[in-house]
Amino acid sequence: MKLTAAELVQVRMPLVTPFETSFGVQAERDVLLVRMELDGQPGWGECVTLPSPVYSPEFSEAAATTIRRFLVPALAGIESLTASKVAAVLEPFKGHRMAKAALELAVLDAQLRCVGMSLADYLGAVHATIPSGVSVGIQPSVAELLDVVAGYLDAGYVRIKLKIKPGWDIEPVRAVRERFGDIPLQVDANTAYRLADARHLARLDEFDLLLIEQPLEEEDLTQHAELARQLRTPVCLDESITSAKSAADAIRLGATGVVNIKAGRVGGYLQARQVHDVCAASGVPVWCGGMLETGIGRAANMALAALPGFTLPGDTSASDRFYSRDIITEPFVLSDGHIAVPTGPGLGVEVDEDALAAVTVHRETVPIRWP
Ligand code: OSB
Ligand code: MG
Repeated sequence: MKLTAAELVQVRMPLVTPFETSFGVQAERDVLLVRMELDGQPGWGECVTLPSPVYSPEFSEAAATTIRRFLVPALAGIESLTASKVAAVLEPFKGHRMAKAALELAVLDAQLRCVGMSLADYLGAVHATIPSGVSVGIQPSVAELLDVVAGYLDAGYVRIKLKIKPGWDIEPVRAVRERFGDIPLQVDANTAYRLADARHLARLDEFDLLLIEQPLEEEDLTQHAELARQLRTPVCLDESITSAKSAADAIRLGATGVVNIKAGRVGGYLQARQVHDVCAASGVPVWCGGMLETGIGRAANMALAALPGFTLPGDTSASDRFYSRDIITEPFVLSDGHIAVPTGPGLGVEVDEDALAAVTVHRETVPIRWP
């Protein structure tokens, strides 16, 4: 198959409630989508970059430029393009994993639609439904946090993740434990601490958390290993894991006992599956992270999360956790705390063109060759 068309679609979706992390507050989600045609068959991908480089070095404007100038022209030069070739073709361009992942996903979607196979089957999914966790942002007060968590538990979410930062850690965790008892509970620091905070973080040990996610900076593998030795709470890496190779290194060093897998962060769903395989071979449990995806990225995450090594609930919430109107025709819904993995060809979801148009800020055709 050959790449015959490419488009970039920038959307701005209001969030049902602002989402605050240690790196800032978001009230809306700007998302970069890609639509590509292989021999005329369309496929969609989602680029999970944020508008600024506060979670990872990538950001959406840079991703759009990279896709336009380098990545699409490189893919357009391939006579027989399949998803399994995308990473190798794009390898000469350093980094930009989220941009690459978006293109690989669009190719996967188009290619699998052509042969009538679901992404879940292609990746090797073994579950038809997956348990759904929810990531809870930093709240203005502990009282409001308890209300928000109560709402998610009522909705059926089977695991709660609290965003933490210095000044919002021990007390909110204690309050949630006291109020809701023995629920599956974990925290995510998004790099907000330093190794010198080890004794403070050890105060979380008494709350029997499933894990503490990315307490230290992305590059601090050795320091995460040292921190892990000082905590009873398992350390889980997110930002630090950028490939199957870095996952293997982190595991060998003792820097991570659990891994959050986000396909965008590691360069695509095929590399994400390799991260899963590396972790499974070492007996390290994994779970599927999220980046406030629209239904496009969410559909792909559901397929990934259905692989056998995903033994912990992920940040794989229903569409309405973030959006009152998703851009796919059948948004993801929670049923008894679980979400059904799409079974149709490719992503198995259809873009609702009216809903998409309502949130589109900019839509452009990407020339197949850079002039
Ligand atoms: O660290 O997991 C994270 C959102 C944006 C950037 C980083 C993270 C997150 C989340 C959201 O926690 C999880 C979700 O999409 O449900
Ligand atoms: Mg995280």
